[in-house]
Amino acid sequence: MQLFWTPASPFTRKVVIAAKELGLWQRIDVKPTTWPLDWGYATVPFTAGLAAANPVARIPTLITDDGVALGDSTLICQHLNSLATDTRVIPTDGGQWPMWALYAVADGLLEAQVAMRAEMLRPDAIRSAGFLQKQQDRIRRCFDHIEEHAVELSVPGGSLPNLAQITAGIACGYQDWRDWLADFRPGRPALSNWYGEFSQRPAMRETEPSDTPEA
Ligand SMILES: N[C@@H](CCC(=O)N[C@@H](CS)C(=O)NCC(=O)O)C(=O)O
Repeated sequence: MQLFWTPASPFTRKVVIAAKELGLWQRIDVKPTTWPLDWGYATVPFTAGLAAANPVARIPTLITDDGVALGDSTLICQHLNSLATDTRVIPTDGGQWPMWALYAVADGLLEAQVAMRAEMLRPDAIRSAGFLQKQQDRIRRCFDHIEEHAVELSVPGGSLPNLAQITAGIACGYQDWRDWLADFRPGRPALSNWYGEFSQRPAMRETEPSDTPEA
């Protein structure tokens, strides 16, 4: 399998963590991508092979062993989960709908964080304060929801974290990484405590975000 990747992308981090937790990481050939800083509001030169594989030209994009290009982190995680033989990050026992519900909130939170990143890259003259506020409001509501559902974040002994837990952890990590995003901890003690422990998992520590090369 080949994965178009950067260390800054929270959606890509989701795939990498899922692969590591599932024991599949060694089977993935990483294709680092570069992104000029105007990617957020302009068409930029794409890393060789990315747009040919996936016309949406976003990361993560995974080329499966059968040569199928999957251009979405949720699909890629479903594919990886299907390859796992033992424990899984997506339950198949009927308990998956509450997991997907929390996942959709955490994933919507990631979308808001990435939308803010793109907007922050725009020159001052074309940056929208209203758009940034809208995303901040969404982020606040999503973190509040996750705090209210913190009981669903605990990972039972002997199990892998599920995709909602992985995505919530990535959202917390992205919020910490970008200095223009507010600390998610005040008023959210359960989430804060959970993340303190969850962030120490090897797969989380090995994938802490860093800046994407521009060229
Ligand atoms: N829904 C997609 C979102 C992927 C996404 O937004 N990727 C960002 C990086 S975090 C990207 O490639 N942005 C480049 C662009 O929009 O041109 C997924 O889950 O994979």
